[in-house]
Amino acid sequence: MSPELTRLRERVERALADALPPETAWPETIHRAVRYSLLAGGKRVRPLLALAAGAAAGGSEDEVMPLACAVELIHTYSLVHDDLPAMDDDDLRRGRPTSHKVFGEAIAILAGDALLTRAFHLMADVPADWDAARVRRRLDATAALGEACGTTGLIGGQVDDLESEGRDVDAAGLERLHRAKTGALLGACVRGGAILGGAGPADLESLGAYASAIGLAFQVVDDVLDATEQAETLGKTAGKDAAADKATYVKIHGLERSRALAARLRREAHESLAPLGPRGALLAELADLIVDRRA
Ligand code: GRG
Repeated sequence: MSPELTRLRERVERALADALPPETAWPETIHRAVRYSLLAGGKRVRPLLALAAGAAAGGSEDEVMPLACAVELIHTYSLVHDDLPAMDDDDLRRGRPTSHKVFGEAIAILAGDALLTRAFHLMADVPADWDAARVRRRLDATAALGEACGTTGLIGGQVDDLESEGRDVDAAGLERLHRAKTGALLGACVRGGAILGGAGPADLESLGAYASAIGLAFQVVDDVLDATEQAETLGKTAGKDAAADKATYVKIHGLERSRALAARLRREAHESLAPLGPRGALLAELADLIVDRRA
């Protein structure tokens, strides 16, 4: 990781630690639970995408940081809920026992709810002296985020995933599922960061194409890693997709074609950034990290 991305990642860690009440705040259990899952050390890909998109558009880090925190809170909520017995029923996440294993199912449900709620609280918390254009940009980024988490994005993709268990899913159906479940939130990081950075229509179009490519690449690589890596590397249960006979890129296309698809999507992501010139360097690096990652 370049020094600049490392610096941003450290900033994100500090901002996330401040984004939730302390463990000592009443009622302590819920604050321990939300902090346990949020501060467990994920890769922070989504906040970094938001900050890199904001920088590409010429915006300041401070302007984008509430979104950077909000997307990580929402992502963490989705993991906590996805791990519940009623969903994927998993014991291990980010290298630790899952939230419901530590705090019980009721608190894990509430922890997910709390993370989602706090994300939109952060986005709505705007100082009284902001001018209308600045407030408008925050509202636009918030709306993009709300759409991405909703019934045609993250939640829709999760419903499609649940309903596709035990059913034959073709390549187009799999792509639609993953563009909603994984791609929509990644897209909102890029789009929201760009909006907050003040991007114009041409930059938004380039960044939209970039987000579409990395959104799918992220999931293709996730499917490859689930089939090829061990739990110690992944920090979560490995081989779950095959055990549950889930529709994945590896199942439908095989390992080699899945890897080739990820490589093609990486090229598409890089090509989309060409009009931005050096302003797209951090986003290009993130595309490489997404495709080359081992966990
Ligand atoms: C419960 C509403 C609801 C949605 C769940 C995101 C999701 C939908 C489920 C999580 C399971 C999963 C495999 C999702 C695909 C997206 C994905 C690969 C998530 C893991 O993201 P990383 O690799 O994790 O960025 P870290 O821990 O690094 O943040």
